[in-house]
Amino acid sequence: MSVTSNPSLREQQHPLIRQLADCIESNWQHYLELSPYPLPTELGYVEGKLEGEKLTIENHCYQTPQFRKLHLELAKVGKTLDILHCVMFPRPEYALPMFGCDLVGGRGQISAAIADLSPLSRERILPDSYRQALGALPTPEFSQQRDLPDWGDIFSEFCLFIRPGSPEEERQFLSRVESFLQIHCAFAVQASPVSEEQQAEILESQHYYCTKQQQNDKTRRVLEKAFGVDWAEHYMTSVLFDLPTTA
Ligand code: 18B
Repeated sequence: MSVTSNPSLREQQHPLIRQLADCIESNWQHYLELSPYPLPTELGYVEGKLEGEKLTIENHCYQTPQFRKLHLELAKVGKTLDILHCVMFPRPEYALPMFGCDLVGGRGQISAAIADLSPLSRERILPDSYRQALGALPTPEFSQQRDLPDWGDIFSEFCLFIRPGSPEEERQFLSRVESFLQIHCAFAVQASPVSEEQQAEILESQHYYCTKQQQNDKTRRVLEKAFGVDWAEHYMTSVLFDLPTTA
């Protein structure tokens, strides 16, 4: 299946968001066998109002043999807020980490750039293969590191959470996220299914990851203000961070 995106929203967004969205999709297309993911049609493209400004959300969703859901979401609030959200949810049959990334910016400046390959094991450590590959990457210095919130214990030691200070730092962020994606996709396509016991542990770890992400009040507040409390709760638990049901 080939990925054809409606470029309308992307073209209006911060260049780093546009570049990262293109980068994510081209890596998915290059490495993985994509098929459609059935998202309820009313949630593919959503519009609301936030403090008088229009909030637009555009979702791109796929599945593959190794991933139960690949989700790329672009959102825009008037001229004030641009958001990219991406999560790759592995199928519980595979001992793979969770790739996640969030870019939030407005008025020409990205304020939060987050990317991680988060462990899905009881000990909350990444497989050795990932630690070696990620540890071998060049480690750029970013001038403005940001602190993770309390619920951020789901992230790995490789988690990047910065405010890019220059176009050069934006390029370095993009390049590191692309390396995360390449490493992840290359390991994923070679992965073999694990034992039922291990699947139960992976399932439990995905629950833990999603439950923590649902505690992100900054995301919730944006959605609540535009669409109301109930819609935000439904969206956070069924589209952004839905729990897998069966292994
Ligand atoms: N997120 N983000 O995805 N979030 O979804 N995001 C913010 O400058 C949205 C993920 C993460 O400091 C901010 O402070 C909306 C994934 C972390 O307390 C805003 C959507 C990850 C923080 C939004 C969305 C992730 C954060 C504040 C749906 C990581 C810092 C920006 C489209 C893998 C939280 C700022 C804190 C921040 C909004 C992380 C406005 C609406 C997958 C750690």
